[in-house]
Amino acid sequence: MQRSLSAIQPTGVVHIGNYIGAISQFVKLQDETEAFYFLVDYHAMTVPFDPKELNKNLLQVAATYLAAGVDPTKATIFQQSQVSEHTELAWILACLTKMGEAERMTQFKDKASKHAERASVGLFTYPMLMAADILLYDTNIVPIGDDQKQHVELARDLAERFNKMYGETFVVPQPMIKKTGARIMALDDPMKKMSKSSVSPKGYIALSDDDKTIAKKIRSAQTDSVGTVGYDPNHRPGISNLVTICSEITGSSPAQIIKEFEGKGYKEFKEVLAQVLIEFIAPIRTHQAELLADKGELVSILNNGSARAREVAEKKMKQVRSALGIKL
Ligand code: ATP
Ligand code: LTN
Repeated sequence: MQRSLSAIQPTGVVHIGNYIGAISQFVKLQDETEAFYFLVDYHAMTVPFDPKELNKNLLQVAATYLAAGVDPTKATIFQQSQVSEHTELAWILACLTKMGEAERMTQFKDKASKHAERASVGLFTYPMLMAADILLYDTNIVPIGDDQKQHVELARDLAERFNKMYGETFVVPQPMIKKTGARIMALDDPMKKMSKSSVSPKGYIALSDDDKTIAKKIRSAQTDSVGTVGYDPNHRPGISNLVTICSEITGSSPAQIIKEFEGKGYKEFKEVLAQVLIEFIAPIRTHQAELLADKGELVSILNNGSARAREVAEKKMKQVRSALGIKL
């Protein structure tokens, strides 16, 4: 059976972009593959963070996984920092990565420019930790949004390099990126990716937002002055992004949506889209709140998942140590 693996950073509340680009694929793949989905708390430390917030976000993101349909009886759900092999392999992969390769990573360039002189070394070595996350599990498929493609490509290069230099050890993973919905844009600035850690919550719809907040955010989402519902991401990014969200949640194609709203304006479309999102999010939000009311169950799911993940990771690290000549 093929293995799929992916992760989310506990850096804030999970949004509709995370769902459309990544989690919707997890839910499908847990029936078709042996699935590993986890919380990358070490990645969350690459930018300034508050330990109390990180603790809260870990539970919140774990609850969101479950409420959005990731099933712990089908997939292994775990916490990165509970499996020490991740950081161990990350060091080895850092020694295999060229400075130039790491410097080319666009996410590093974007995030480092935001944090200027405070950018951490961890932010620079982030992709090597992600490569370790993937390669430890003999992963075949990595379901992700468009922004993570370059990181999976680095993981592929590192797997091939290691195999060539030290002998066949790692499976070379494939990214799995949706044709549409792989890059949902921010509602308040459709030139930017919808992001958990954006300064203003106006840019994203969280899977924990209440009905009123959802309606308000959609009402104030940026469009353009054309006035008709259309789909042209290059020239009309705002309205096209809303059509994409609507299409991904309802299953109707952008063409069908445009036809349905012929002769109508943004106001009518936004009202319908808000309703679609409210109906989609309400049950997830309720389930999430129920799960968060009993921290014990969440912690036990993560602990069980981490124990299972550790079994796989320990085995792989033994092979790695042998290949590198450090096993005596
Ligand atoms: P942060 O703002 O803290 O970097 P994020 O919102 O980018 O967080 P991640 O935890 O980095 O979220 O991403 C989890 C998964 O969701 C990844 O597979 C990522 O590619 C995907 N993803 C993130 N943002 C979007 C988006 N706007 N559209 C589609 N997929 C996305
Ligand atoms: N960098 C990813 C999160 C991530 C990940 C992974 C995704 C860390 N390790 C392994 C897939 C596989 C992000 O979404 N920012």
